[in-house]
Amino acid sequence: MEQTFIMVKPDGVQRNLIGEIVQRFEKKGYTLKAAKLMDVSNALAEEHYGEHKDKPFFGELVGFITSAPVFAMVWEGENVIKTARSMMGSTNPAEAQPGTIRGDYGVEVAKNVIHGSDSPESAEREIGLFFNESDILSYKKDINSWV
Ligand code: RTP
Ligand code: MG
Repeated sequence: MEQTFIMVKPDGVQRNLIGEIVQRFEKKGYTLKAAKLMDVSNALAEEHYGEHKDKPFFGELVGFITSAPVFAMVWEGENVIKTARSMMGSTNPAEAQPGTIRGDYGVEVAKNVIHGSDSPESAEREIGLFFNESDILSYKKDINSWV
């Protein structure tokens, strides 16, 4: 089953959006496999956003993601990498559709609330950067046996 790395960025944590975002993924039908509230070090931020190191906004991006805690998660489900990206909406919240997370809660591109892996390769890399293998649980959900 596919897994992706999702992170509520510092603005999302500060604006009390963790619960709302977790709920959207739960209600969609995905399974939370790991989660933690954490500070991102400079080294981790630079590694995570390495693909952008030559962009003019790299310094601002690393500064922002290390400025306050983030809520890092691993979500599992069919086609979750691509579907999570469409649930998030366009990178620039001004262009993100209403009904998407960025479309509903974001205003500007530097503070766009959420990160999600953009490919299977990114998902594997990012999950490995933020979590140990033992942090990722292997339980299955079976709602009917719990009610
Ligand atoms: P993310 O990696 O955070 O999930 O976002 P994304 O794939 O939709 O966008 P990406 O191109 O990977 O850009 C990473 C983050 O950099 C910030 N950004 N700032 N000032 C700018 O022009 C600019 N462009 C991008 C955004 O916060 C974006 O999420
Ligand atoms: Mg990206």
